[in-house]
Amino acid sequence: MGPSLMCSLLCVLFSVQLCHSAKHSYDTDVIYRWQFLDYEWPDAETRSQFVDNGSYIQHNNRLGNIRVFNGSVYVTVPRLRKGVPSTLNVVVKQNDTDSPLLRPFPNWEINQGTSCDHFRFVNALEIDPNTGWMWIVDTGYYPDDSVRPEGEVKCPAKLVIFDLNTNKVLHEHVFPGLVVGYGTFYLSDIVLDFTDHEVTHAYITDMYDWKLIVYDHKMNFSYSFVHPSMDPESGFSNITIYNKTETIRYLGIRGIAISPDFNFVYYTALAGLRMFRIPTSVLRDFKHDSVDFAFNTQKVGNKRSLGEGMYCSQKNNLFYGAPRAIYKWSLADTVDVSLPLPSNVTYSSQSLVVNEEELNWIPSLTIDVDKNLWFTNRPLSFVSEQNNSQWNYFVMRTVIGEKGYMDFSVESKGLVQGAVIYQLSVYILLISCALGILLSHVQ
Ligand SMILES: *[C@@H]1O[C@H](CO)[C@@H](O)[C@H](O)[C@H]1NC(C)=O
Ligand SMILES: *[C@@H]1O[C@H](CO)[C@@H](O)[C@H](O)[C@H]1NC(C)=O
Ligand SMILES: *[C@@H]1O[C@H](CO)[C@@H](O)[C@H](O)[C@H]1NC(C)=O
Ligand SMILES: *[C@@H]1O[C@H](CO)[C@@H](O)[C@H](O)[C@H]1NC(C)=O
Ligand SMILES: *[C@@H]1O[C@H](CO)[C@@H](O)[C@H](O)[C@H]1NC(C)=O
Ligand SMILES: *[C@@H]1O[C@H](CO)[C@@H](O)[C@H](O)[C@H]1NC(C)=O
Ligand SMILES: *[C@@H]1O[C@H](CO)[C@@H](O)[C@H](O)[C@H]1NC(C)=O
Ligand SMILES: CC(=O)N[C@H]1CO[C@H](CO)[C@@H](O)[C@@H]1O
Repeated sequence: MGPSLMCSLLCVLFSVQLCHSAKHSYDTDVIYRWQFLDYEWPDAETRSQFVDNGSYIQHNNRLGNIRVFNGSVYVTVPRLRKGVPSTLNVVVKQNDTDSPLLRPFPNWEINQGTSCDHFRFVNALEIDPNTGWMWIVDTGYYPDDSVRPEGEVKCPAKLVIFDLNTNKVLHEHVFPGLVVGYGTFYLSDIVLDFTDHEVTHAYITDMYDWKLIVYDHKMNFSYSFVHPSMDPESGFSNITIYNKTETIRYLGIRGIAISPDFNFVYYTALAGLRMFRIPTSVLRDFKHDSVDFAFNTQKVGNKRSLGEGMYCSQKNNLFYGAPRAIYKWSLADTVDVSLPLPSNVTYSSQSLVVNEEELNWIPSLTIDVDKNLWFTNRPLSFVSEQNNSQWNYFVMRTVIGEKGYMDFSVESKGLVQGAVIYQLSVYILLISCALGILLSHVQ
């Protein structure tokens, strides 16, 4: 009697614990929200001059990609239209408002100048949490030269590695015209590839030119791949959210992520649902050509919906944005077909992670060292001036309890061991209970 009662109690406790660890309750918070984006100007006079001469057109400024490092939130404002005073920014923490100002990063000058050395059109950025190096991709485009008579409209695209510890540029790579063409191109996102915890390569998507660009850091050398899997999928010409329609027919490869073992790069076109993967062994060697690429790329499956941002966690979960939602795709349950022929792989589980009231279109996602998923959230198309009665732009955060793909920090051993010991003792108690019941029945 005695032991079995205790056992029932323990079993109940144990199953409660099991349920608890299996259930994912994702708490999502609005960290910042804006009607329109504004900047930390040197003074009010400068701001009004920028407004007067068309260098600051407020409703042409909209949120792009996001990265979080050391408590700071970095966001891009891609210069798709004129009137964007600064394309790379850090959000200035202010405790009296949830619509803080954007501070041009690392300064006004580099975001304002007209020459090719300045930041002209930045959307893709990544921060290596292990070193504090920021990888900044500048498309080089400038929307209107009539505003800047002597300024060049088109500059070559470049990659700038900036050390956040010292606030210094460490390295700069200018992409040759054959790798990133002049004209119709838009470098949208970037992931970093590591060997022995050191960045060896960066992979960048070109949404307009439908290309995957590879930067080899050791060689200071870049090259690119093209393949029909990077093209927009036919049948996806328009997208409508909240009665706003955007033509997406020409938008190819956009979302990119890398598995935490750095064996595969995942990518998807904005216009389309198909997800593909390519082994990094193909990308890492410039001697491989588009034929090798075609031979090794595999279709992974279809996403639940169209979207832009993607980011992979240490637990091999791919988080991706969709209209009014964020999904998680578990890449761990692979059905790999290890044939030399291109074949399709299937990952089964895709689940909804966030579908809060505020969600609209998710341009970018990232994971910080505290295991939170951060993302930008905005209307699909540009918001007109008249509509200043609502919140348009958001920075949001969800607790996911998973580290990002390149976070190599070691977990606190004590905690982990503590949890293991706790689990073990529960098991031992259960086993002794079972034995107890068995023995009492035998008697
Ligand atoms: C607009 O005014 C600002 C502040 O005086 C100045 O820095 C900027 O160059 C001006 N832009 C143009 C296009 O004249
Ligand atoms: C922000 O909070 C700090 C500490 O609570 C306080 O000292 C400071 O005055 C606040 N700043 C503003 C602008 O409210
Ligand atoms: C991290 O943040 C702290 C506190 O704000 C600051 O003192 C330090 O310089 C920052 N480190 C880097 C690498 O940005
Ligand atoms: C890297 O390559 C760029 C050309 O893209 C060149 O301008 C630069 O000097 C190179 N840097 C080093 C350190 O070799
Ligand atoms: C897409 O949008 C354009 C312009 O709004 C419209 O002309 C076209 O008919 C739409 N196409 C489809 C397939 O809905
Ligand atoms: C979309 O438009 C329809 C008809 O014009 C309207 O009834 C509906 O409320 C609109 N929905 C939103 C979310 O604005
Ligand atoms: C793989 O996916 C492609 C594109 O959807 C499809 O055409 C092809 O039939 C699939 N192959 C296999 C073996 O399922
Ligand atoms: C010009 C524009 O986008 N107007 C919209 C402003 O917001 C209201 C209500 O959300 C819409 O009805 C308008 O179409």
